[in-house]
Amino acid sequence: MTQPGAVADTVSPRALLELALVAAREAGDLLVRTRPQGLRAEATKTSPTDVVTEMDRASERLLRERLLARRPGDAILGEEGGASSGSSGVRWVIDPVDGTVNYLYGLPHWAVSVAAEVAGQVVAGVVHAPELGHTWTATVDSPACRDGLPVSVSDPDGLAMALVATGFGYTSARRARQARVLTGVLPRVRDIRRAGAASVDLCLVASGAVDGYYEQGLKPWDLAAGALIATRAGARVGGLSGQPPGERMLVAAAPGIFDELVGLLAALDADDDPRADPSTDPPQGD
Ligand code: LIP
Repeated sequence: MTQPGAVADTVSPRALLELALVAAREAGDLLVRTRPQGLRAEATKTSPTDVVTEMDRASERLLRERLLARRPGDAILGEEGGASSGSSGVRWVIDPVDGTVNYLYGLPHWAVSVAAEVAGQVVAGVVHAPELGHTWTATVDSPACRDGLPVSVSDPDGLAMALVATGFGYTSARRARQARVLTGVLPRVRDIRRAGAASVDLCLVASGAVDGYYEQGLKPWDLAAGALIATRAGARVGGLSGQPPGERMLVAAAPGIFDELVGLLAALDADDDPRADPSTDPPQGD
């Protein structure tokens, strides 16, 4: 975390974005170019299916090295390496591989997500998805872009005509609850997409490729960059009951359907999820 009282230096969001882009692209290149044959999970986290690979760790090491080489006083919060403190008032929030299961299986829907916070506010974000061939960017004072060209959200004709993305957690207890919520959502929308990387799903909202997205259980590194990009593209982003987006719930949608989607999710108690305890999961495997 950033040391209390640290005053952010006068770095511009644009300068932070440029550094985030260089680091994210280099990490993406490492992930594509040096992926070993027969890549396997090296460790698990909240459940046997919540995996970490050597490449997640290698990507985060590279991101940390590149960011701190240029800005040694910054704090960093990373999915694999946790929190390191800083004195500059700038904190990087990084997901070295968002969509790890997709990366492990060789599916293209994954990204390197890098966000820069100044005094606790995300001011620059990059979601670099090399195998999708796209990089989304935004700063707090510039338009959201995909590959350097401005993007904006869709304008669906109501929730019933909306294509909505979502995702699911890694523990059986949480997945059972999320499945029940899904049975309430599916009949009320055009269709559902579950592609497996929150940061990319948020960027698909920004690009109008889906009309909305919701998910419970996201961590700061899953959503930091993508939420800024979606917001700068014209999406409304929040939780339920006026809450900010976070682990309890994130909803990102075109303005025309945001309230309707939030209302439906609230009626389904979609953010009411007892902290799922992996120890209650049935034994994995046979
Ligand atoms: C993933 C999220 C995705 C969610 C997956 C997983 P990870 O993050 O980006 O939205 O549905 O279950 O949590 O674990 O690949 O970094």
